[in-house]
Amino acid sequence: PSFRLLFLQLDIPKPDLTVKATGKQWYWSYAYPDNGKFEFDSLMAQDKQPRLLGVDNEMVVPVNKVIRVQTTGADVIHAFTVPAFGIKIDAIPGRLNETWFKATKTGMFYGQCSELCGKDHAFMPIAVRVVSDQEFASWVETAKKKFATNPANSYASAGQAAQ
Ligand SMILES: [Cu+2]
Repeated sequence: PSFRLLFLQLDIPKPDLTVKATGKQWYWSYAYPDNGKFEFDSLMAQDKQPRLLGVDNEMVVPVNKVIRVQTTGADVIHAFTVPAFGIKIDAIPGRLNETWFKATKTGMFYGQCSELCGKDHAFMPIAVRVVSDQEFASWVETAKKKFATNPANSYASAGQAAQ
């Protein structure tokens, strides 16, 4: 029975949306190639709940859609995991891995880096906000402007803000 499950899990259905998650020491960057190719960093936020899981910029996706997640690493190996979606896949420098999920309700879903990657391994959470189609469309419009024109969208400045 496990072979059948693995087959279904690894066979990626036609995606409605692709998000590329790049693991870095020690945060994630999310790129939206289908929505104007903006990209932003997602850093752990000290002032947000839940502790160790809240971030400044969440990965936002629409509900009831097949989301393809492509993962890679920029420096060392990390791993992208969201237990609520049943996904866990390595983020390896020089390699583009793929997995997928389809969230059936809106809300916040959290995960953590799952490959020991250095000093702040425990502090590079994954926060996914699942929203309606309408909310997603308006978020994309805001994100396009915010992350395309804002020079603060870099590790140097974002890192200072997070401290
Ligand atoms: Cu990591």
